[in-house]
Amino acid sequence: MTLELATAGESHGPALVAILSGLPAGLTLDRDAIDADLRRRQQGYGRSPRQQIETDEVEVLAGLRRGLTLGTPLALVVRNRDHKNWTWGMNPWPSEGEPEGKGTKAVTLPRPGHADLAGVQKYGHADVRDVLERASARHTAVQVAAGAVAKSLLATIGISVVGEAVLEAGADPDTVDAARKDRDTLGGVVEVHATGVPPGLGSYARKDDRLDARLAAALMGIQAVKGVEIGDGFALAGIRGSEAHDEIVRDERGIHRSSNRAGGIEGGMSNGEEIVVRAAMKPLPTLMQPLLSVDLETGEPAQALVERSDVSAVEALAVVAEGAVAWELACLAKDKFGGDALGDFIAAWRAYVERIDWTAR
Ligand code: EPS
Repeated sequence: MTLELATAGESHGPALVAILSGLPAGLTLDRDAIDADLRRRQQGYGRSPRQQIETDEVEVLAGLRRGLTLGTPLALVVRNRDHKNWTWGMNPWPSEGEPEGKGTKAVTLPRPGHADLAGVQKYGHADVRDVLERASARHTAVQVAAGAVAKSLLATIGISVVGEAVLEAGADPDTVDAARKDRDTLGGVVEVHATGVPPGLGSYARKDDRLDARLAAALMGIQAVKGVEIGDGFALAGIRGSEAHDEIVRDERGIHRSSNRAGGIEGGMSNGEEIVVRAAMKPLPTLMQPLLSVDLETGEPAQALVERSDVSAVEALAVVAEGAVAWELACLAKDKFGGDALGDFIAAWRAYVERIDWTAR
């Protein structure tokens, strides 16, 4: 069974939910490890005061018994503690009583750089909030929870995935403080490394199966990501083939590469080297010094919506990107090794790496 992930949830609604199907039975999940990733995602310099309201924790509603997966759909919930301030404005049912709390007035000032304008046009909404609530990067909390589950599955076959911010613009406290003072925002670049990935995850056979295409889609699917690079990526376009490709050598460790400019992926498949991917995040679009917009109610020029937001979220992106890469690798590992019981999955992986005589470095 293929791994599948479905999510739902609005930023200030009651909760974010995820349903993960296709996990093998018998996988141990560690609540503390999932919650640790949720906490990592909330940290980083430049986050919104919202993070002082939230203390993200995973709840499991189905698919787990005494810490072991049942092989049935796993239902995860991350509650929005801030919802208590939005119970009238974000009530799933018609609100009763006098309007109170946040989100009671329609937002009509779309923000440049956000989903706001195209979203109201596409869905016919009159209130930009009907768009921005789901478009919000708050949603990434439950994706990180799913990524933590994927990392648990990958760990059983020796794969680990780690993300970090590499372009410090949005992670350096002084730069963030300067941007905050100017009522501005920042982006940045994150890098994700996956080690222990055997050759042959993904396939050249169909574009939907290509590991590089899957990773690019997964990373581009994260809010504010505008660029994805695998290995040396764009820099490869400017050098000769003789300098660009990673030579194949054989020594006591078996067949491997003398360099890793390909970032561990060739022909849409892992090649046994470390997987290295980068994602570039644009500066966040909610500005305290707003850009020009149009009031959708009056049609008149106006300044865009100003509301509480992050100055930078690049360190959060590193955790979200890590989870997204882990999820895609787990899907392709599950496709390759199968297994309704975890032991079958591991046995198939072991037989495969023995057949190709591959050991992780
Ligand atoms: C976000 C706007 C802010 C961020 C939010 C993403 O939300 P709020 O208006 O509630 O402060 O804090 O990120 C999170 C809540 C989170 O947990 O990451 C946006 O518009 O994308």
